[in-house]
Amino acid sequence: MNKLLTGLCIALLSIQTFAMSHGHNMNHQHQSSQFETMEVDGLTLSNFRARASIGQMKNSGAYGEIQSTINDRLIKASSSVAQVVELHEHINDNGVMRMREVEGGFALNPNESMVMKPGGYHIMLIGLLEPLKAESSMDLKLEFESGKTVNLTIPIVSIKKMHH
Ligand SMILES: [Cu+2]
Repeated sequence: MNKLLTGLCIALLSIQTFAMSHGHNMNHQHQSSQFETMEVDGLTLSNFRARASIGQMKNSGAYGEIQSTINDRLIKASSSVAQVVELHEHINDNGVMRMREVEGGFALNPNESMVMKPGGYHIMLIGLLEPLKAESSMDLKLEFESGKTVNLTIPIVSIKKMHH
């Protein structure tokens, strides 16, 4: 009996060691696939990423920051990975957090960067055509009221790494 327990402990220990080294590798890879801040056409785009989808869930979100040198609006987002892409916000509806589409999109002004993050403004990916896998990337097209259009490739990250 004791022998069996010892054997089990060693087996568990080696699984843990494997998980740790695997985790390290993934972190390393994640760093190299981070979104590089981009300046184009008077727009600075930074920290863009999408959340890896969970199981068979058909929805996910994309986030990032946009600084504009002029007053403008982000009016449309689209991607080949989802059937529908909407610009959403979270609202507190009598104590219940809900999200809804923002009519007219997100306002940009030169004085502050517009931040899209989990629990706030976000780009909603609806009807995913295939699962979004962590450590890969997806395309994202942004269209602005001023007529500017930006095509991005953004990293997909696991939900555990979303909040930094
Ligand atoms: Cu949403």
